[in-house]
Amino acid sequence: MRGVWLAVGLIALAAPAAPAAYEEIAVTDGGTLSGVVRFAGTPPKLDPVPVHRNREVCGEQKASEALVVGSDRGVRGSVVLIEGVAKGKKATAEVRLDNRRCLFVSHVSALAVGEKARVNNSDAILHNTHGLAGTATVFNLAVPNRDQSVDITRRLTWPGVVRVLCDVHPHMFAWLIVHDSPYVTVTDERGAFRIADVPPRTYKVTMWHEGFRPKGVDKDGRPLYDEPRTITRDVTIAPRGAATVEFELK
Ligand SMILES: [Cu+2]
Repeated sequence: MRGVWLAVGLIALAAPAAPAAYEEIAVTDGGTLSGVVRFAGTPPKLDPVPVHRNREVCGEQKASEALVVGSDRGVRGSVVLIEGVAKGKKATAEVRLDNRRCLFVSHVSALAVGEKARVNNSDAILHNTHGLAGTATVFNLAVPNRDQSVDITRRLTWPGVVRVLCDVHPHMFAWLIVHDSPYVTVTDERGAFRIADVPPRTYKVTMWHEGFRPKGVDKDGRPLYDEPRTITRDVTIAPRGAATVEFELK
């Protein structure tokens, strides 16, 4: 998987060969990996994204979520992945990607292949939630009704990055990161993360963050940013140990 994550486009969903199946085992002497993603230097101020449709519901504009830096330069919405875990803890995540007040909540989600995922609509207007791996459609769901919910678990069969758009509202976009094991998480508003029950050994640990330097807009008025960033570090997890790693995003 390392090669996949190092390719900064990170388009692996159309991979020709099936990835080795992840095996769930009882992890008895697992350690914990925790840490923080911080922004180095002065974060750029991102322009808000104008809303073109359903302004009566959505408002006039939305703050860009491509880069959200909190206290002590902590970066929200970075993904941290432990690579190459073939056997480990049970995969139990349930991702709910909600269309809420004309935003995707959460803006960044991460899960393993096979973990449950749903698209939900909390608004009383039509959204069309469209997941893309590169240019290939992974799912494309019209959700016209409030409290409508569609299971997409079986659409997410390959590790990789899914860019999620709303075909109705170009200001809406989000990311779903699909990993080959449940050893993946997203940083909180302080930039912090924690992954538990990691089988002890040395791993490559990768931080991924979407691009945030503005590159104009596409034909629909959708904001475009530069390529995602990845940083990979070697981290050793000792039996029942607590390892920490810090990533600097620039
Ligand atoms: Cu929408």
